[in-house]
Amino acid sequence: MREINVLPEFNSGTISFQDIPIFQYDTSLKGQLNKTIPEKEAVRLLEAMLYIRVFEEMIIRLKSGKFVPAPGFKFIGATHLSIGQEAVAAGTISSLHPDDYITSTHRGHGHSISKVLYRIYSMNRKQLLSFLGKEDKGETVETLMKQAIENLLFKAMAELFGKEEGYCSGRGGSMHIADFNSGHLGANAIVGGSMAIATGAGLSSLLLENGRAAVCMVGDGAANNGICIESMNFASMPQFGEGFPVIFVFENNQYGMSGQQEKKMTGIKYLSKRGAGFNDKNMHARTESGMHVLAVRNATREALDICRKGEGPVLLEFKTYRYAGHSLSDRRMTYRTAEEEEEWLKFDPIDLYSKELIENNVMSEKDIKNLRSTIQSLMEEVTEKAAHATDPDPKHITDGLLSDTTSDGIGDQYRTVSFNKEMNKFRRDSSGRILYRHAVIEALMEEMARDSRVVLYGEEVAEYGGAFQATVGLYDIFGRRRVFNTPISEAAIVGTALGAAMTGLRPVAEIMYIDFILMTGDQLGNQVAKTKYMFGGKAKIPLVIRTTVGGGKGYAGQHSQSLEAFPAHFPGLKVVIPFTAYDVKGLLKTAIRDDNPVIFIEHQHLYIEKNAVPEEEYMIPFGKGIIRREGKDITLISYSHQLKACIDAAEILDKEDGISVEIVDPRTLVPLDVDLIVNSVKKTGRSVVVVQAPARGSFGEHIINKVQEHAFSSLKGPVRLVSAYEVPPPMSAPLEQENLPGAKRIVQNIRDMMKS
Ligand SMILES: Cc1ncc(C[n+]2csc(CCOP(=O)(O)OP(=O)(O)O)c2C)c(N)n1
Ligand SMILES: [Mg+2]
Repeated sequence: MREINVLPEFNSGTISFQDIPIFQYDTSLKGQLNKTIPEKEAVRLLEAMLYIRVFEEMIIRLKSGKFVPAPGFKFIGATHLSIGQEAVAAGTISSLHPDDYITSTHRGHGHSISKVLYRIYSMNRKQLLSFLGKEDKGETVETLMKQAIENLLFKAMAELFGKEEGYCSGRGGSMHIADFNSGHLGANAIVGGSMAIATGAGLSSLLLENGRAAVCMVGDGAANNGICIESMNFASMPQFGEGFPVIFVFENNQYGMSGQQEKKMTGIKYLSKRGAGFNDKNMHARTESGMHVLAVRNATREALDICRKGEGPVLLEFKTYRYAGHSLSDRRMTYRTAEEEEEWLKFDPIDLYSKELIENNVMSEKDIKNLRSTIQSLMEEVTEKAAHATDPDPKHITDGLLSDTTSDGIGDQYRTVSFNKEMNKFRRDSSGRILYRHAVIEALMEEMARDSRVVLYGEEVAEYGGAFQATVGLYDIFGRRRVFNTPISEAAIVGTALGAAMTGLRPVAEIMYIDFILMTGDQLGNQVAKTKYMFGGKAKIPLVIRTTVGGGKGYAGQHSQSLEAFPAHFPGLKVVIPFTAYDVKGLLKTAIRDDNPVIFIEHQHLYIEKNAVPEEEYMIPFGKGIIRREGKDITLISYSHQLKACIDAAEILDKEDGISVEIVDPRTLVPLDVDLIVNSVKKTGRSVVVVQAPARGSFGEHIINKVQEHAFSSLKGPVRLVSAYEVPPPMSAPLEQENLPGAKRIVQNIRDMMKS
């Protein structure tokens, strides 16, 4: 079903870009007070900036030992101060609705404090009581609000101290604070790491039509990272309208760690220029002062209007300056001058804005002094309380890694109600068999019908039906908002799927070949895998990443690897690797209903294999392997397409040598059915593991470790690993066939083993 033709056009001309506005917003309060900004809000902007500054000044006092909140207290961990940049945090976040999302950075205290603070400011009495978890004792809203703010500062400080009461139960610390209840999807210590997460949150807002925007706070350094470019492009995809409701905020404090943006790291003076490459509206980009809180506020308010009208994304660059070093140990005078610092100090956002408040008779100098000293006393109180809070119990080190929930039992509330085309099961042959790839499609079809939050996306998955035809027909049934093609941006595919999964969708994302999963290294290993645990165990991440393994087709080094050990390495990911059509259907349905990230590895050679697949619904639980062949002399453990060679080998050994091989297929690598493996080895006393990958660092080595750990005393000899050579997969047929561990090599190894 084609909708838009791409026709040849070769008319000569030039491309011109629209102007990108710089520094155009009114930075003074005069014309705005009680017009666009009520007095109460005007005061709160100063309050917000002061909370951030005093919080960070406290960190300096703690680090230097000038404030000792508890006997023997030692301040540890990596901490980055945003003193000088407070107007960016307060100005952007004060403009948001409490339901809007933010993502933040390693320098994110200001963002974290502001997001919760402005949620508190929006609360009525009932909401404040519920936030504080207390009964109504007749206290005024003002008193409750003060208590809520105290609670916010305490939880933030407690997180810096690694305490159980902290925002992330001490699992994240300063660089990884999140508060999902307040729409804060997490600070990120990977520079640029949150760009795709925010884009995914924008995607879910767009598809769920809930009117929320996502604001992605990143630094100037992050603007040069690949994920930044991928995300801005992804968010600008016009296939659902103009693009996603995402505001990318480049908080340009002039430096990375020490690398200077202007004239050294990037060839452009204004990073807002980067908006010109992704859509014909320059992403509505603009550069404003990040030292003038009202300019930041006005720019954000306009950006939000653009997003809410469906005309996002927007790129905002705020020019600002960090007064402190990059981190607490930074000797900043090695890369910048006192003269430069002095010039920027003249634009201190708190001083500039205080002057506005005084000049417009909103606050007096004395009021501001009192406010600061009240906040300072409060900060000392919460810091002492945080230092005396609970240390996490090492017994609970693994708590919060995985969720034990699924979407089973959701009933009909999310059922898909309109279909573009009738949904039909695949016709079974006389033995009830269908192709493996049709079983994949059936699983997706059933789950997408059952739960409208399930969306399928990746490269070529829509009209074309996937590179291996394993999604054919789904686009016709469910339409573009449920099944869509993405740019060739693997990192963004995975990162957006994470953001979308955190905000209400249940994405199934496809990475065409597992070889390309290396493009997603950060998003998969640092973001998807860690988001639940690092942020205190609270996130639900109902996300499936489907990918494929090939090999044996002459596709060589970059399209033939078996990289299942890569995702299996990261705690927080489940890894599933089905062998039959029956398994692929039952396991994929389980994966889609799981509330954890699942890496689902299909095999290109298995797509055209047939197996019996019942028409009635069934599911296969994770962590339950299967005995593919009963035997008594040796246990062979393998999975996916490699099992075919194992079965062939077992038949040869049975016929020619009278050796009885038991074959165990774990079906899921994480969790691994260790019991099934170990019980089989205990029975046979011998074990061989077969993998398609090179041995070093393979998942086979992990299986062997488990066998030796639990069945050592039953072993009659060493466990062997039959694997590929330690080379990249070669192209030439004889070389590739030699590389793959076929039946012959398995037979030779087992014969050898049986001699000892
Ligand atoms: C991907 C990645 N590369 C490098 C680092 C080390 N690092 C931490 S912060 C930082 C500078 C980041 O600069 P910018 O994005 O401008 O943010 P700022 O620190 O100025 O707030 C660097 C290089 C990192 N954390 N992540
Ligand atoms: Mg910077």
